[in-house]
Amino acid sequence: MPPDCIFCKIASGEVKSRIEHEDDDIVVFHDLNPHAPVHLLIIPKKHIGRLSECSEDDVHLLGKIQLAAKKIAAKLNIENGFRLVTNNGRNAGQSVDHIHYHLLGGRRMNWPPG
Ligand code: DGP
Repeated sequence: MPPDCIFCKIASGEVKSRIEHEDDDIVVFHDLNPHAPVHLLIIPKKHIGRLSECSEDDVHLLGKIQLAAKKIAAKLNIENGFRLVTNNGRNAGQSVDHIHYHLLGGRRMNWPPG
């Protein structure tokens, strides 16, 4: 774990966040700067910089993230329209170098994204 990774610190509890769900592998917490009525971040506890750094070893983890998104969308009543997105690299808008999936819902979404 890089010593200055903010999401590793959230995963370990060293930095407080509003946690919606946690298990052995992932943490789901509310984004500090929400862009929708529901804006959560889903992260693996394991430090991985971004999707490009994932390997076959991470297949189960990546599947778990998608299923967690589905379950939490149902729990928070945004099943009628939600978006799950990961920004991979600076050009895509990634600002925190610990893989994370934004789960957004509760408003109408535009396409294509900016
Ligand atoms: P991205 O730009 O895709 O790397 O998204 C990073 C998101 O992380 C951004 O929407 C703001 C959020 N964020 C950054 N630092 C913190 C933090 O300390 N706590 C929480 N809850 N969210 C954070």
